[in-house]
Amino acid sequence: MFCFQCQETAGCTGCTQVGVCGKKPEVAAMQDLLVYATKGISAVAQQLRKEGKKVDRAVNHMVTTNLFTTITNANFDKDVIVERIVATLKKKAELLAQVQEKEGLPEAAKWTADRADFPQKAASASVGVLATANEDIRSLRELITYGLKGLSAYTKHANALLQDNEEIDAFIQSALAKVLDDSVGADELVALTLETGKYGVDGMALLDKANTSAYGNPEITKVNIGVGNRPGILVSGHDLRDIEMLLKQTEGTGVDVYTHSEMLPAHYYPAFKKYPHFIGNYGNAWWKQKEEFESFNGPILMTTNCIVPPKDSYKDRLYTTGAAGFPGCKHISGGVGEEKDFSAIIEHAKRCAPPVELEHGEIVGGFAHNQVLALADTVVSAVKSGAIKKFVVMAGCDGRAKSRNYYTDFAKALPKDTVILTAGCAKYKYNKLNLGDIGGVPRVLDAGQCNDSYSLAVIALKLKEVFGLDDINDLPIVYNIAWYEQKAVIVLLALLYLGVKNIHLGPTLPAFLSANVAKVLVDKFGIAGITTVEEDMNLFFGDA
Ligand code: SF4
Ligand code: SF3
Repeated sequence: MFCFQCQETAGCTGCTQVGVCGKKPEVAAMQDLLVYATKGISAVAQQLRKEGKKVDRAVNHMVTTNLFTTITNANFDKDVIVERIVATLKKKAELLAQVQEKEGLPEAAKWTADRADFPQKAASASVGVLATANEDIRSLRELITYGLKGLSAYTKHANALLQDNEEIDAFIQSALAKVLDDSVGADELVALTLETGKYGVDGMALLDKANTSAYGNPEITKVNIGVGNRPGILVSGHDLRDIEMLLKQTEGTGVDVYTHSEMLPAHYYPAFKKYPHFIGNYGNAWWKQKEEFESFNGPILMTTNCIVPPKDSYKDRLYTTGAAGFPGCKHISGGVGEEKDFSAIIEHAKRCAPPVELEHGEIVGGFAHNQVLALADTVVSAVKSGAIKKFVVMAGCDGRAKSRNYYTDFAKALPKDTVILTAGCAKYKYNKLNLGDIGGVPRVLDAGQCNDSYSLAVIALKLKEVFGLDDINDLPIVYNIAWYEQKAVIVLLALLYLGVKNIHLGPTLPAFLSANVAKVLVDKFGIAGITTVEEDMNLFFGDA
């Protein structure tokens, strides 16, 4: 196996024996083959579009779900991945039969095989990251592919709320076809990287529209981090449609519902506040789940990444749904527009003890674009009076590396006249520090999930307008982003597309950036890593 798609990749170069995430080589092989098959069907779909034929929605959803399935910590179930390859090949054959001009199609578009031959194909030279020999081309192709994986995840969540954008799907498929195409050189791939960022903005906007039109605009909310005295179900991941269905189905059952990690922002939506059994947020970011899932006592529903391979002590309580999966854990099925049946997990919860309290008190969030813009007058006058000197965007992912304590120390060391803008699970490094407020504006403004980084961009663009600036980089905003998996890649590409410069990315730069590609990002966009808290404080605020 060779995988270097996430920040925790072995030795900061690549996982070759087994994933640091727990992904086994045979799962990695099938994920690589699924990506290959998905590029193949995308090339066919792309050709059909060129020939003026319509590609149906089921194909779009298949492509995005396939890519989502291969995101770090989403799906460890080899059998499920094999079935997705089989289904993709079947669909591809149907599409291929409609193509008139097959001549120029890549090998992946024409490949077909029985499942018995999958391991051999996966091990062949044409499949996987190392199929591209040139280091720089490989780096750009992977950077784009990982961005597309993140974009696919966000698109799938929007699809679950019956929102589709054919342009985004057509782009994903054309980009997947291009990263297979040897005639597409480095310059074109650099341009495609930025174009991926453009569609990243569109994808996050689509999801924002889907979420807010279904559930209202997030609003300032105090979220309980303690527990109740009834059994509960803990919901993790990013899919709001899933938690909506579960909240409805648990009503009046005596079972409470709690959020975990990236599901925390569900509390900020007006539509979910009407459920008295929606108790609060339990635990911290994804990587602490081994301890926290054990003490939760009740069943856990993983709607997306990030799954840590479970301990035997609670494995029978771990359920998956959507693109998430783990061998031996029960999967709750249900497609777009279907009502999922959560009765098994609800019945399971009834047999469990209530959660053990880990913490108590409250955290505050709900500062997505609509809420912040409602506070615009207060914020703008605080900036004008000098009460707020700078905003620090610290969005992104959390992770288990000790080096990530940097972000806690960095938040603590920030000058008192700074405000953190955050989104994603990175916030768990500092959202319980009680950093206080500035004239009523909390010093940590949590917009929501990683996809709600879109809100941070909307806020920045609004501030640019209010202050009459020509360039987004003239705002008093610095960017110190933490990344882990591929959703952070699409967020980064979206920010680059919007023209944001001098983003600091940590705790380490991606292993998939070759020296030359990293140099392009440094030269064109001023991307940099992090150093020590002291040095970075000096860099960001030294002249303040
Ligand atoms: Fe390694 Fe990350 Fe790939 Fe898992 S997802 S195998 S940790 S690079
Ligand atoms: Fe976290 Fe996995 Fe990325 Fe949505 S839950 S931010 S790491």
